[in-house]
Amino acid sequence: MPPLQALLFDVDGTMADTEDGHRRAFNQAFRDFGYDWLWDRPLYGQLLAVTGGRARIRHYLAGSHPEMLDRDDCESRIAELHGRKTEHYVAALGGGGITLRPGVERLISEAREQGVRLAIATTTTPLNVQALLENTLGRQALDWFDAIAAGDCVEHLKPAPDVYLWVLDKLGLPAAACLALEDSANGLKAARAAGVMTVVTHCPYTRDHDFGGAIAIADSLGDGDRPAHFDSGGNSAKTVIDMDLLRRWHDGRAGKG
Ligand code: XBP
Ligand code: MG
Repeated sequence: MPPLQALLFDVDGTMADTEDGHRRAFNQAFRDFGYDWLWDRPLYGQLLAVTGGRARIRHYLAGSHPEMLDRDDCESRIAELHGRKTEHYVAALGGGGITLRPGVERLISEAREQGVRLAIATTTTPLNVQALLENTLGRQALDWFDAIAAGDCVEHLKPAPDVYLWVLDKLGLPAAACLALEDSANGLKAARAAGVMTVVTHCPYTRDHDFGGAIAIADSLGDGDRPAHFDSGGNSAKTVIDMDLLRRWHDGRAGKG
């Protein structure tokens, strides 16, 4: 097993609890266009099974407003709705409404101090990634990531492995030298299909997902006053997921004292 050389971060649900922000932005866009569609939390939790905002809208229409899919301008209307949604979401990020999850900034700093490379593998759009990093870590943070795979840079979204394979290729690293951080079953499947060892820190929308294949499952990375609570893979001596614990998991030494 080569040493751990890179952390591959998912974004939504992993770096930040963004999905309610996305949900509100979708609803604002629907209102802007005069639709009375409303995605409440239970419905959105179901719709999250479909990755990618445009595909999610299309999936919702197929189930709730199939007549829309028969229109010649359906795809352009979906693209317009998603574009307006992204405007609302980016504006919400600019308003400081969304912060990083516990331990994310700490782990990024640890990795950088130890020379472990960073990458992002997400289904959301590049604009959303840029807005989240700039509004939480500062504009310089975009340069900390050697590869950012976002949105349509690949043909098949999660749970397909494409976005992780794109990142591995950009980094020039084998999957065995990397470790992925994900929040959802789709993200875990994508990373595992690319051969990348994966730690899951679930979010409120994904806590009941099937995380089979993850090397560890917790409710967050944890930090000082907000310890991580482990569903599996935990080490009783640890209350946070740090580089030491990630290396132990990566090298198969976790739980061996
Ligand atoms: C989660 C997704 C995204 C977001 C919405 O991405 O599936 O579609 O829910 O963002 P991640 P867009 O891989 O980071 O968990 O509307 O930009 O798709
Ligand atoms: Mg996610």
